[in-house]
Amino acid sequence: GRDGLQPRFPRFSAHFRWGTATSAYQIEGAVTEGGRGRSVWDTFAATPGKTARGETGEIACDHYRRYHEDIALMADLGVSDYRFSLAWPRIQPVGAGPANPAGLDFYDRLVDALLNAGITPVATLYHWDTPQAVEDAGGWMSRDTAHRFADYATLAAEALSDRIRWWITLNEPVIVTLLGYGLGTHAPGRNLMLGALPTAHHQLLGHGLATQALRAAGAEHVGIANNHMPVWADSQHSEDVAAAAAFADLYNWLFADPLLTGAYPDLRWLDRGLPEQAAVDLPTIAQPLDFYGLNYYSPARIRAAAPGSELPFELVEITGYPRTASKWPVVPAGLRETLVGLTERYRDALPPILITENGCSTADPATAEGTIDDQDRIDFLHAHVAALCGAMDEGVDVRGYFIWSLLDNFEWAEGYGQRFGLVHVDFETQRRTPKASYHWLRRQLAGTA
Ligand code: GBH
Repeated sequence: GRDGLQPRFPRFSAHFRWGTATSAYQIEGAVTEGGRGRSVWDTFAATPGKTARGETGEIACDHYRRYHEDIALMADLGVSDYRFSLAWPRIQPVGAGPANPAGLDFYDRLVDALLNAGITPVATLYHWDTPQAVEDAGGWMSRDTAHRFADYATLAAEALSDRIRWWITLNEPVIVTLLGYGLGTHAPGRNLMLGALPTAHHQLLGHGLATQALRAAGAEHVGIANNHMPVWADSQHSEDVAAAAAFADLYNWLFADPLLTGAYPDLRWLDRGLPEQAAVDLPTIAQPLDFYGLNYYSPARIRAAAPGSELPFELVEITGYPRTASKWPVVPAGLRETLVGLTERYRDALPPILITENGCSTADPATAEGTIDDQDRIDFLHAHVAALCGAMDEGVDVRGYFIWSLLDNFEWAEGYGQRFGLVHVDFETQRRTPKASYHWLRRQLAGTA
């Protein structure tokens, strides 16, 4: 076959962590099983016009029932780690009160099965599925949500930290703020524009309080998963350079500086900003972290907006690169740029990095033999792993790489229209078929390529 022509991984330390990543609402389904409460994503996806074809996570990959099969796929793939998320509304159906035993039971069984398969669980507490009752009380616009989140963190860690040693508080708070509360293209679908800024602060406070709660309940390694985009100015004109800096402050540094430097970036251009009491929370937010999780997909190109616009910047399409099925540009050098940039910005304050998400969606042509030829994913992953090696050669401390995603799954507002999996899922039959990229990765991880 084509094997001899396929790209190969460079050599990595035996301690390097290789994983796949998923999230609860995107794969579990079984939304009313085990006393699970409703989340903002159940509500949003059921609202006409919010997701492609009106699709929801009601069934998704039926992972809630099929987790044994999915763990077997990972064991055969040869990954050391699995990043997944706990559904807050399974553990606290209305986001308050004692833990729901049936909800915890699912994660008990999942974690035991992972450990039996020799796979290290890496649990994210919050991958966007706020209990609807918490949202009804204000959601991340309310400071109280940070305290509720910390209570949930305590319940989760008290039940599971004897077996889960690796914890991630929040997944991509920037996306919750910008898409969930700013633009309304994600749950909870609010359109507050820059009025959404308090949700950044309340999530960061929730992260800090949850980090304290996790440690008090015995968690060993605690981090966060932040999305970063390298930001490219569209020209060297000072207006475009300033606009790019403003975008980077909002997208990257607003969510990283408070954690790693204990200060917010200067957001002077914002007329409605952070809550008054933000400064007093900074020491709580800046809890020491054991690792910094980076989710990387693509860069942003930015130019100055026309005078009088609500925002000082505009996104410009990036041309001259291949594109994924989602139309995002494929820019492996952007991963290296991000890793080197974080290391230079934060120096000794930056803990070791885990790449907690990287991957792409593909068109997945089926071959005559019934296999799925996702060559674009092979090329994407190979190029990004090479870029991360380049960053490590420059001195960046990267300890692991998690591929988004194990399975094709519910891709939020895109519904089932974008396939990010190493494993194809037929959403009619729930049949799993490992793609060419899965077989390729298996050979890389076994070192037998
Ligand atoms: C992650 O978010 C999520 O954590 C995960 O749940 C999700 O399934 C996965 O990625 C795939 O989407 O149009 O070129 O400017 C991704 C966050 C931020 C990535 C915006 C793409 C825009 C690319 N996204 N970014 S572009």
